[in-house]
Amino acid sequence: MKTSILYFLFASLVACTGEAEPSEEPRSGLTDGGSYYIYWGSIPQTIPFNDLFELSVMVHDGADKTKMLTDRELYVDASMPAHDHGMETEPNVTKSESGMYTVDGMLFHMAGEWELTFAVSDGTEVETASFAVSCCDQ
Ligand SMILES: [Cu+2]
Repeated sequence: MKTSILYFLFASLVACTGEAEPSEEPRSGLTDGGSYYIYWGSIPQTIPFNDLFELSVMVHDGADKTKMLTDRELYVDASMPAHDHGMETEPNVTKSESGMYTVDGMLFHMAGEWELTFAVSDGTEVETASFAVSCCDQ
């Protein structure tokens, strides 16, 4: 499993350098305060409908994207803004020794527009980044 996560992240970083397909929704971006740059990917890469999936997340310095930050707390949630509801599952974040975060317990039980939100805390300040995710291409 660890190997596949690493492979996935590598592939997704390669995609971020300009080989992403135009139709793909962005899977990286700055937090609202600009302190962090989030890279995330799903396992499997295409989010399944009404089935559990995982996320792999890296938190990088917002000013220097080459620098990965490994001592922050990460929280993940997802909702459907148009319907005013969240997931029915509880996401669980764990951190690997390498400093990457793995999130399990993700499940989109309804097709449509979801908003995936990452919150990063340094113990004092919390910044968030949200990503639109269409559920789910088959
Ligand atoms: Cu809904």
